Amino acid sequence: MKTRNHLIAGIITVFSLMGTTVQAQETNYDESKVGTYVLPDALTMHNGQEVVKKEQWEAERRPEIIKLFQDNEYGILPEAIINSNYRIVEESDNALGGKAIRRQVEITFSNKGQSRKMLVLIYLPKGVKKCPVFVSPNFQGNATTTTDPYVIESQFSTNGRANQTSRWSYELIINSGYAVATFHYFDVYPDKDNVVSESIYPLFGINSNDDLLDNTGKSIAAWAWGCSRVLDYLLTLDNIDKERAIVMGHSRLGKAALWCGAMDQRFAMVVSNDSGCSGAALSRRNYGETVERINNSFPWWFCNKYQTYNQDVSSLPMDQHELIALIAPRAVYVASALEDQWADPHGEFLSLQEASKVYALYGFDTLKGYSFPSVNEPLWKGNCGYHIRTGIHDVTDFDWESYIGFANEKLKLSE
Ligand code: GTR
Repeated sequence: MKTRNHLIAGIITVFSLMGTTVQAQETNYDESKVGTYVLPDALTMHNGQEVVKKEQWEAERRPEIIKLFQDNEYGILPEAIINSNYRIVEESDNALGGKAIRRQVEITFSNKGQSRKMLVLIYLPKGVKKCPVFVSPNFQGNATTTTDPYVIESQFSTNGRANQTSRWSYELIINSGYAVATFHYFDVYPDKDNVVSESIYPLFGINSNDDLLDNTGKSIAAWAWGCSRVLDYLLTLDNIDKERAIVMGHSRLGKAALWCGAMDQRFAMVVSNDSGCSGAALSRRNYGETVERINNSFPWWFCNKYQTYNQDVSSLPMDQHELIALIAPRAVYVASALEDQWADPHGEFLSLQEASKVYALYGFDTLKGYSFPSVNEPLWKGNCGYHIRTGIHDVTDFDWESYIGFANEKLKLSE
């Protein structure tokens, strides 16, 4: 018996040691162990030609890069004509202490005999004829973003009311003359595995994981799609400034905001708040979350093809700086948090810096030659903004103040 017990103890020790080793290998937080890597050049065409003019970037190189992200990472939505029906379910011109108009709109998407509903909460500053607007999905349901008792709970929210208000600086946004529109991301794709049938995909003829091709999108593509559908609605309103729409997202929704803004050029500005791996951060840096970790933890976020790069990120035909480059020449803001090393703040900055050279085609200053900025000191050059603030993985007033300040400067407010 003694021998057997020893054997079992030995086996347990070996497994725990293995666990520790695997864990340590998977998450590196040591800058000296990031490794060497060569980034694909955003300005070199597949045929080797160098892009020196914005016309060639727009007509040839940009479509090449979009296809790389569609085929290898975020996936595509099949061609389909989806009908969107808008119904105002609640409205008041006396919201947020009388400073805002509140409007709640139910959008019903339909196609192929299926329909899905999204509830959008919109606040518009009173007395502004044309408001710039932030479109930003929320994690826990519309009613969790505010103490406003008239906000209707989102259909899939199980989180009660007002428990994420610190992430939504509505007063600040409204006082700055901006409108804001949010929706619960579960309305388009519940954030879990094996729920294709509950998402918007059946509207496109995709009903389960079995229908997914290598390059069919999953939840990130769906959340990005949702932001664009909210913009469709906002653009029907007279008091929205059509030239000044901003898509903003935090974390996994920051990845979706980047993808949305990269594709949907109606957005004049894109904000990535702590988007990290497969968002703003370079994939080739071995620091914090890796492509393998993200694919293993969240297999429903990216297209199936993305998993084939788990063991060898250097074989990815693109990297995340090229995602940011797709936003050029429009304004882009990448933000990190000091205690969010999992998202690799340095890798987010380097990615934006590398992307900024595409902005030079349009005559903008780049981030070339600038070193990683000090904490809480935003660095804005040309149409690219970056900051790393103190604190954890979160959205704070400091973040919103910076986005608004940057938008005021870069989108040249007319009112
Ligand atoms: C983490 C994930 C990150 C980030 C984050 C979030 O678990 O590893 O990539 O997306 O979730 O969305 O809060």
